[in-house]
Amino acid sequence: MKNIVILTGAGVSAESGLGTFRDAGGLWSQHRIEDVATPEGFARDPALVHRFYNARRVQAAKARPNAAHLALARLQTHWRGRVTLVTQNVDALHEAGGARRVIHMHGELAGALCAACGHRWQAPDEMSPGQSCPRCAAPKGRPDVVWFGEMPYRMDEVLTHLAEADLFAAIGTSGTVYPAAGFVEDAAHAGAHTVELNLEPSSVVSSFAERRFGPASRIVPEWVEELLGRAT
Ligand code: BV8
Repeated sequence: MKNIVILTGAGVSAESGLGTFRDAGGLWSQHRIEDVATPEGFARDPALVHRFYNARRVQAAKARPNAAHLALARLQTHWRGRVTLVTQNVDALHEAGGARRVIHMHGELAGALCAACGHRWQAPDEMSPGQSCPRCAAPKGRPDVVWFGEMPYRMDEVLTHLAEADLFAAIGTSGTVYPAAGFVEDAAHAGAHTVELNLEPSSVVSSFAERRFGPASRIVPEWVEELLGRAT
């Protein structure tokens, strides 16, 4: 088993205290997706959207990586083949836990993007409507995250890695958002072994050859130690 592709979702950061989207009391229960995670919502009420992301940016900056983040970094360090870590999360906990080359397919809370000229910069803690771009000065700053209806980042890279995967694992994701929820099919089609590690069955659990249930901070380190133990 040489090439491993891992997809993570909000469940891997849950035990670091960051809210998930669809669990009871999750982020989406406090806001409607259409209002805070779509370009239309941002155009309609930029102050609401900035408040939503400002609160998450401050919370994410205070969060610490948990045992799942640390275990995935260990796997990346010690695995002899390639480990591609793709995350739907916009927090930086994989990097804080030691992971490298993380592909943030839905963008990053720490990033700001100019909707006029495409310039990217380190977002201030609090962004506000009419945030001006440091390069072109247009008042078009927005969070550098991928909203619904927008194209996820680095998709061709991800699809290339999936086509070469020997093992695909989805960790802490409900399998409700595409194209990420379809990655298991791409990996299985490439002949990879597929495993879901989640608190409960996801919407696409039936697409996986193997599934392990439990909190990520317990089942991910167990899974990684098994992989590394087998590898030696
Ligand atoms: C695209 C932004 C096309 C950043 C997010 C109909 C109309 C319009 C669009 C669509 C449609 N049907 C399908 C679509 C496409 C749409 C989509 O999939 N919609 C869904 C809702 C049906 N997708 C898109 O629009 C995507 N873009 O398709 O573009 C295109 C093509 C060409 C050209 C242009 C465009 C863009 C999707 C990205 C949207 N942005 N976030 C932010 O605010 O964070 S999505 C948002 O949900 C997050 O990014 C998150 O990653 C994502 C998925 O959520 P999860 O990570 O899975 O989290 P969730 O809470 O759902 O689940 C947590 C899981 O963890 C649970 O299973 C739980 O059991 C588990 N868990 C909890 N605790 C633990 C745990 N597991 C382990 N341990 C624990 N302790």
